[in-house]
Amino acid sequence: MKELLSGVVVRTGGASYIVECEDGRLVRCRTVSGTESDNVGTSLVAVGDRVTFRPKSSATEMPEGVIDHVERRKSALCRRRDLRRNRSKEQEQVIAGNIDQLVVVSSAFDPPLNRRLVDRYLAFAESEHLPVLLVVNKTDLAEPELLEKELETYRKLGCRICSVSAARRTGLDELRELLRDRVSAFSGHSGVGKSTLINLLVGRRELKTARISWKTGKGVHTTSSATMLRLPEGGYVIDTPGIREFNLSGITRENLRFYFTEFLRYMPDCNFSSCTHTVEPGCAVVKAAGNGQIDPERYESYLALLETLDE
Ligand SMILES: Nc1nc2c(ncn2[C@@H]2O[C@H](COP(=O)(O)OP(=O)(O)O)[C@@H](O)[C@H]2O)c(=O)[nH]1
Ligand SMILES: [Mg+2]
Ligand SMILES: [Zn+2]
Repeated sequence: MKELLSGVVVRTGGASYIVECEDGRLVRCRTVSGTESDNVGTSLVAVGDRVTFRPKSSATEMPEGVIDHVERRKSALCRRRDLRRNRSKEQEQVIAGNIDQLVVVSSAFDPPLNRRLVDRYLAFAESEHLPVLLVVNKTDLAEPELLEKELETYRKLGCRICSVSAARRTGLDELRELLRDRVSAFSGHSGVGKSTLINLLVGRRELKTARISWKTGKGVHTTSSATMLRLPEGGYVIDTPGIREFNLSGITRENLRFYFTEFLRYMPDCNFSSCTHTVEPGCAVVKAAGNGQIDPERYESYLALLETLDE
């Protein structure tokens, strides 16, 4: 019997999984009934998983193997449950596992910086205990002073921010430094330049980029399954679907207030300990948003997000 090898799943497709070994070699693996996992009630194998596999003799160009064991995931980005399908199969579906940080990609212009969406990502990351890196692309299209003013709130929040222009190739060295040796899940509105950036970072044209405007939405390549790409400096980037595809069930009407972290210091001064910072009299958060101690835009995002959550 051949020895066990180990690697990381970089792509899933049909019934097979592409596993990348330490030396960069790719092996097409499948699972068998004897495949063991340290994870329960969840996808057996997902992009980002560390696995051991037994090589098999292969007739195809790509070596083949059988997955013996899937290691415990330290984090998982899960897909929203589609209630119309899989009603009986109540298990979470993992988009990507073992993520070190969520990279929220936005653009300074065309499409304009969408603060509601950024705030939604920040709340999600907070609820999942995922560190965030906010990347602002297309700075070539923006007025630097205006952009800086828009980002001020996020700097004050302690959010790591990296302003780049894929078109002008600026800010990329700093971004590479922030991605080095980590597994980073890229996500953001379509058209902001995720694929363009990832192609630059990996040094190959791996991902399709949009030819047609984000405004029409036509012909835009949407990422339905995750692909993990190795960075020359070490680490991986994963192109993931947008937040609409994410499972946000960790966020509720009750706990959302804790994920807008700048609200926390005002909360003890609210009249009611269970204050939702909406209609209650004597709300310290509403007061702070009124006098600018809390950015009113952030407070608006909180209200907008709260609206979308079920009772
Ligand atoms: N002006 C400008 N355009 C960019 C930049 N980065 C990407 N684009 C363009 O924005 C469009 C969408 O890019 P794409 O990578 O497909 O976005 P994705 O949907 O987030 O993957 C394409 O037409 C790109 O050429 C940039 O830094 N500046
Ligand atoms: Mg794309
Ligand atoms: Zn309150």
